[in-house]
Amino acid sequence: TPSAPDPLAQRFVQFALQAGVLRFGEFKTKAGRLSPYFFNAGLFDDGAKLGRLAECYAERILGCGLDFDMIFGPAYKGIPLAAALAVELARRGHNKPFAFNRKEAKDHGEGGTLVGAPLRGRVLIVDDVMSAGTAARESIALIRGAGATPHALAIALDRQEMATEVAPDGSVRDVPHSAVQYVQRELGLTVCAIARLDDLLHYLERQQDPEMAAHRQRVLAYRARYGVS
Ligand code: OMP
Repeated sequence: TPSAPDPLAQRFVQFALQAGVLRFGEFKTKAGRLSPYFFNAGLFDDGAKLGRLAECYAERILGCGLDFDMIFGPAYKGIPLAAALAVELARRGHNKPFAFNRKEAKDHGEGGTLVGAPLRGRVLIVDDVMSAGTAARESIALIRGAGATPHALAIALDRQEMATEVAPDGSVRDVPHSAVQYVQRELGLTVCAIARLDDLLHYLERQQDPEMAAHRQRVLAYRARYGVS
């Protein structure tokens, strides 16, 4: 755990807990890991919460000094994120085109699986959570396939977990580096997260509540099993 807590990350963890977006319990992740916490971005489910979420993304993205040409939000959860972020960035004087994909191809009308601005230049992907890195890999492949450059990835929460890798025989295994490290080192993208697992642990550490202390112990055990330092 880092010594000086990041103020935006601390505010964001508190906001996510209050909104019920970040919860404790028993959850199965996409990679099949049994997690004592879960972040459900779909529960930023009113205008005020979505607006505040977009402010947090914008603050982090501008703070990272990211330079990019357009925004891409992967279906489904990335779609409102990209739209809300585009509005918030424009409000702050950075008007950028944005696009998103459909999960299923249309057979009539405008056709194609991409909606919005044409995918070109350096693309900032906006997504909710990064765990094992599968969602990020899919977005990167889609952007490359369209002839644009995946440049950066903005996420709300970096769970700081081991990436998974798909072997040639189709089996999936854990690899000893984080999904964020993989995306940065192997795929060359900059990753900007509003908060990370370390920030959640920092937040829990500062609470007096014994229930929070119990959650922290379970999160620490999970990190010992699946986390990376
Ligand atoms: P990876 O594709 O393994 O990086 O997992 C990221 C995706 O898992 C997210 O886009 C979500 O669909 C889902 N997820 C959450 O939304 N919140 C969590 O706390 C954990 C996961 C997850 O399944 O790992």
